[in-house]
Amino acid sequence: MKIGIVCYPTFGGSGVVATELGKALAAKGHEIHFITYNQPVRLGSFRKNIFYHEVAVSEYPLFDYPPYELVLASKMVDVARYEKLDLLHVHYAIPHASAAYTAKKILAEEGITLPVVTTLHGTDITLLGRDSSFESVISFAINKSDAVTAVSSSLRNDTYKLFGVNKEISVIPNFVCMDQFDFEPNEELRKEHAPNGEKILTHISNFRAVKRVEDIVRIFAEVRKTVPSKLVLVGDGPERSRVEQLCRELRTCEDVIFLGKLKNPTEVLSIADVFLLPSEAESFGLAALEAMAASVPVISTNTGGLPEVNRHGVSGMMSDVGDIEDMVKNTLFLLSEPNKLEKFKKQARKRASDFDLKAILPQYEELYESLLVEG
Ligand code: GMT
Repeated sequence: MKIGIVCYPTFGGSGVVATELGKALAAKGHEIHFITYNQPVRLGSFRKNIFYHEVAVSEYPLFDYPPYELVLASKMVDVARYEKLDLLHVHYAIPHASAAYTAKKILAEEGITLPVVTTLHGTDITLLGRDSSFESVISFAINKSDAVTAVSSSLRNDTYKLFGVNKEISVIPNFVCMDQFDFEPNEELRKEHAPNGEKILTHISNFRAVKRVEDIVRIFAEVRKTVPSKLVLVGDGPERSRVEQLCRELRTCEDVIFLGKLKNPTEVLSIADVFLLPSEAESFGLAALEAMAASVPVISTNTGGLPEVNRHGVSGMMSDVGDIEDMVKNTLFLLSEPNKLEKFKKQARKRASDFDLKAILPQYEELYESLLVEG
C-alpha cells in the first residue's frame, strides 16, 4: 500500500507513534510518505520505502497567523495526486483531520478517492478539544473520517462524552517494538550517574502542566530520605523552570539530573530502577510503556488510559492524581527489597510485551485493507 502519514514531528507521543508506525509499515514493504513541517524526531536516517514531504508555510506580511492548515491540505492533495496514495492516516485531530477532509474533497472533484484514517491521541480530545473554539470542527472532522481509532478505551469513551461524535471509534492501543528495548543494564553508565550505588528514578515528558512534574520532585525529595537515590529528568517544556526552582527549594539539586530533550530514551531507561508518571490526564502513557519494555516498573496515577497499560502490583503501582504520599509509599515499596524490584522489572517487561509492535501492526493493516476494499 502507499500510505500518507501526517503527524506532529516533535517529541510528543503522537509523533513517536506515527513515526514508529510508518517505519514498521515501510519495513513490511509498504510505501510511506510522511507529510509534516519537519523531519519527525524518531525517523532516524534514510530508510527504504520512506519519503518525506515538507509542509512549508511562507511568511507574508498580511498574515498575523500563518495559514498552516491550508498549506497542509494543499500538500496532502499534491502528495496524494502525484504519489498515488491509497490512503491517508492522520495522527492528532487538530488540525490534521480537518485538513484531510479538505484534501479529500478537492481530490474527489478530480475523481480521486482518498480514504482518511484519523487516530486520536489524547490532548487533541481531553485538553484542546474541550476548548469550545475547536469543538464543532473537531466533531465534524472525526465524523467525516473514513475510520477513526483511539489509543485507549478511556480516550474512546472521552471522545463520545465530550463531542457530538456518531462515528464508530475502534481502539488500537499504542505499541512498542520490544526488540528495541531488549538490552542489558548498562552498569558503566549507571556508575557515572549513581557512583555510590544509588537507585535511579526517571521521568520523560514534554514538561507540560498536565504531567505534574513538580509532584515528581516532591516524591523524590521524600524517597531519598529513606533510599539513597538520583532523579534523571528527560525532556523540556513550559514547567521546566518551576521544576528547577522547586529542586532548589527542596534542596535536591545535587541529586537531580536534567538531560533536556533526547531523541532516544533507551540509554536512560537502561539504567533506571523506577519510572514516575504522576500525570493529571494521560490517554495512554506511551512513555510508561517504553519504560516497561525496558524492564523499568512504573509509578503512575490511575487516570485516563494508564490502568489499561500499567497493572497495579504487577508492572508497577498506581495512585490517585496528586496523592504524593501514596506514590512515595509505592516507590519505597518497590525500592526497599532487591528481590521485589527484580520481580517487578521482569513483570513490567512481560506486561509491555502485550503491546508488542508485532501484535498491533496487523490491526492497522487490517483497518487499511478494509477501507480499500470498501472504496
Ligand atoms: O503527552 C503529551 O503531552 C503528548 C501527547 C501527544 O499528542 O503527543 O501525548 C498523547 O498521545 C500519546 C500517544 O498516543 C499518549 O501516549 C499520551 O498519553 C497522550 N497524552 C495525554 O493524554 C496527556
